[in-house]
Amino acid sequence: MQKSVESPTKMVSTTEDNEVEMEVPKARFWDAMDITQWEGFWFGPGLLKPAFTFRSSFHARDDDVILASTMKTGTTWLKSLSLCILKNRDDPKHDMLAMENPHFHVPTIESTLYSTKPLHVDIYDASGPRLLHTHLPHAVLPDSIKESGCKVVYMARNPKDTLISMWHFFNSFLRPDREPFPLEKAVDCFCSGLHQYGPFSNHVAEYWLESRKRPHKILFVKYEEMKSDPKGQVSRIADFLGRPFGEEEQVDEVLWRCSLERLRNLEVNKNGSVLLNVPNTSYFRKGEVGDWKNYLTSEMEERIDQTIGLKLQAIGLIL
Ligand code: PAP
Repeated sequence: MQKSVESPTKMVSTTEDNEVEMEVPKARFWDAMDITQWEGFWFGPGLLKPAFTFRSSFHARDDDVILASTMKTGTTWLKSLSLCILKNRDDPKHDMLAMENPHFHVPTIESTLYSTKPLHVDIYDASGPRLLHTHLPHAVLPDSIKESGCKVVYMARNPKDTLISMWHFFNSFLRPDREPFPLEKAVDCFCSGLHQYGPFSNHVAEYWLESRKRPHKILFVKYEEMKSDPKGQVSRIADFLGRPFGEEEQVDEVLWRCSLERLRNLEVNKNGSVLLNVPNTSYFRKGEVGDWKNYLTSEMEERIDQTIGLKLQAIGLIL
């Protein structure tokens, strides 16, 4: 792994009142994209500066809701559900998900540089509550998120399914005219943490441990539990966000509106891109638990279990 890490590059980091020049390690991801390391995590091009600004300039309100996740763990689903729970419940005829892709309604803070249309929300305007998302690790979240009463919902997923989802996603988006990146090498990168927002295990572990310490502050949701007990889990999210469902029909309605089948078939998701070069269709694939079994050899499975799996088990987290 170390062979692919290149010499450091210079970056300017902004703090509340000045700019600091710093050196950040860089590497090549899957022979296709430069990534840089900050605070122990890897970031794709253009993400660091917005991340610095977010950390130094975001002032959380007690009624903000921040969704968080590493990549390909069910972000699109969590964004859709949270939107329906918080903003689009009382008037189901006004169907926000049919109008725009979930990533438009709930922008990912550090990716807005790549937005193809003007944002409908000013991330830095604290005059009203905000529903936002970030892929950033817990350690670099702005202090005001940690110290205010705002709530955080984190979505986690089995590492092997996350990797397979990521493999499909990056192959289609970074290497459309090339052979898929060899899966063996993708497993190497994943196990050594060399991928966007990696290491996966550290990302998940930080939020997991924090959610154990402060369960009123961070809700930890597992993709697999969402699949096996959708009603229970969506009600859990709604309760946590202070918007419990009154009737079971409401839960059914939200789950139906956010289902993969429905979202995939909406015109807004069959066309266009909310983020530059990322087609809206690419967010909706199979959405299955255990799809990794169709791709990984037993050696690959073993490697992921022995590195990431054991590390998470050691802190009491089974994914
Ligand atoms: P992101 O990190 O680029 O935002 P994210 O939404 O976290 O992607 O992950 C995409 C995965 O969630 C895909 O999984 P798969 O590759 O294993 O199929 C996608 O199919 C799945 N997904 C998207 N929307 C839904 C949904 N409404 N319900 C269940 N799974 C979904």
